[in-house]
Amino acid sequence: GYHVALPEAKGATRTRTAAPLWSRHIDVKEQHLVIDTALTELKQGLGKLYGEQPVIRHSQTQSTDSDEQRKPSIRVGTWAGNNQVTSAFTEAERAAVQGEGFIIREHESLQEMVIGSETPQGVLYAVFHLLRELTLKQGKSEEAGPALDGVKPLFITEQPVNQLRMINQWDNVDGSIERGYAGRSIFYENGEFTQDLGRIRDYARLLASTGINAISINNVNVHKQESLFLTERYLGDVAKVAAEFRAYGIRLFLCANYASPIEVGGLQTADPLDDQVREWWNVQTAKVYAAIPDFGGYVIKADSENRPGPFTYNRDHADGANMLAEALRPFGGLVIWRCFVYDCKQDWRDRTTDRARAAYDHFKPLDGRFADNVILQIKNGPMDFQVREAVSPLFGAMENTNQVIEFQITQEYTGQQRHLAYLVPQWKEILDFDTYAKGKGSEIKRIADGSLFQRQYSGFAAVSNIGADASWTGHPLAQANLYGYGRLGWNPELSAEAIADEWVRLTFGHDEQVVERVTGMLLSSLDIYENYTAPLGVGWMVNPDHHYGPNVDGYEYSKWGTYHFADCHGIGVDRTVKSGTGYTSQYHAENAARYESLETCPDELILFFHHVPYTHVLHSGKTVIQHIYDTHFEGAAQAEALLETWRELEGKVDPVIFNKVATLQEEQADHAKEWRDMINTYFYRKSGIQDEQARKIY
Ligand code: GCW
Repeated sequence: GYHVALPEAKGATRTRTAAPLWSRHIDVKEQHLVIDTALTELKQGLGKLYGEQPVIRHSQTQSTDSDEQRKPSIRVGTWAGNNQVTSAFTEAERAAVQGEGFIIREHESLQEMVIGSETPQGVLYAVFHLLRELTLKQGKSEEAGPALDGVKPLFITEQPVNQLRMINQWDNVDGSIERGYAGRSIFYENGEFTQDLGRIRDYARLLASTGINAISINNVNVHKQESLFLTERYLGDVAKVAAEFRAYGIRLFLCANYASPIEVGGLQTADPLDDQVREWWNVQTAKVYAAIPDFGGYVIKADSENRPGPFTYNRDHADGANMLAEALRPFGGLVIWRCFVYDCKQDWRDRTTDRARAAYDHFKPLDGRFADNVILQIKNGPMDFQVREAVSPLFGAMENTNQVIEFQITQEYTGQQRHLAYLVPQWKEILDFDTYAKGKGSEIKRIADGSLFQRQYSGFAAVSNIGADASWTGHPLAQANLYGYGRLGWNPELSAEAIADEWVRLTFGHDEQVVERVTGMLLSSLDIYENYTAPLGVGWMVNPDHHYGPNVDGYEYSKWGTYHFADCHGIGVDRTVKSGTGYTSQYHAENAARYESLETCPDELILFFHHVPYTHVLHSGKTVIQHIYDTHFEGAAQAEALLETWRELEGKVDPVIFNKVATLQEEQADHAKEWRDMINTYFYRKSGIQDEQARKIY
């Protein structure tokens, strides 16, 4: 099989090779579920790296040994649970890491390695980190030759930057997955929870190895049957799944139906200020905690895309969220309340309603009103996970509210795991965006990690891209997105290049040609996809409903509020204050001014913010229409080149994976031509302007 981040030695000879002395024994004192997991992983991982599994020694059987007698060994434990781990570090060293942070130190003699953390979760992350480091180091020492052999003992201190590092499954109990492109659900089939807990455990393992610590296991669109997850009908099953994740330090959440008091409880109303309704949630939540004592809380999609919510009762979202917060508070639970709230029954002729404005307009006025165990979950952009859109102006607008940023790992609008699109560069760009909320240096990553506004809860959430597919993700290279999401959540300073390099080496080994070509493919893929799809930040232009493939006017006259307004004169959405919807004013002054003016608005977002003639000249020196032609010809050619690059790797990667990727890249190359032709032809006919290079436009 193939793995995300689970190191596997390819029978390689290694200069450090020969197992380091410490790798023969693991010494442990504590009995804890997550530490047991860590030990199993360490034992298996070292076994794979060095060909021999270490022996685990519990202190009970070793208690009389002196320090010297114990060596060589690797000691594993928490500060509170293992004094021999604790004493290996100075107080200052230990103080530098908290919670899930950890320290790893290899002794110069290579006789001893120590792994320590405040928590069992930290120990588990340390083990995965160590296995990853050793695997990567193995590759580097192969390259460098024996010179590098074992010279520098390891000393690693890591602290996760984001507190909540969450995955959202959009899985339904019938076994389907909304926006899933990797087969059926691994959680459910035919209205029941799966009996195959093994696959769920593998998933927990995969997620934990990248640093994930929370998961919601059902679709945010909570249908009839899933509304019963909070009840006896399913709670036993939910508890079994929670146990699998618990062993890997991952907290389980459920998406709840806001109208549950009616649909499940038989009440007449779901009004958040109604006493009976509040009591219903209190009682039901207590039942959930009776089954799952460490339950994370509820994820809620309310008043969004026809889902029920507090608006029905003329209450606002703070009323709704705070009611649930009250039910969860006694148990330490959280409400994760989504901000994807907009009018999905718009009229395209109405130019004043702008979907991009919606989240800010709804939530900004509520800043400061949410209970302290409520977290708002905000999509990265104001529209919906397009390949290019502006960042959500809600980041930086709510100083007194906990918030997490929501990304979409599943490639709904970025090729549905049939096209290659490595999303980490996009996420990096968003995280590095300066909101100026507190002056220069107020990047989104500092809002997501809670530091800018000193929030109690904060972090990342993202929609998963996995299913029952043998490679987990449909397109095997789409694994890099899941891996990259986890790694960025842990440390947003990691570069897209470094993450790609890690993933490729851990997955395919250290063959230089493979590493170079596959990382090259990943790193260029998103620009390529952007080139042949909707231009200059305008978005959409996809087939309605399933969102795959080009359809320039697919949403143009629909109710969803996603327009490009192309006519024979020009294209783009005027979101300026001066003459448009006024959306630009939702940003802090520096960004508002930059987007408001055609002179300073960046090219790649010009059609997101402005309606311009086709002859408008971009900063690049090209007209809009020529830019459209050029990028589409170029993008289709680049997609073809991706295929050629992959073909060069035949014989160097596992043949099953080789063939699967080759087939997908062929499809992408073909489909990119369809995109090129649909887009170019449409704009050629609308504008009547010839391509300067007189290429064939259909
Ligand atoms: O983008 C839209 C998707 C819906 C999804 C919704 C959301 C789960 O097309 O499938 O619903 O976003 O994020 O709630």
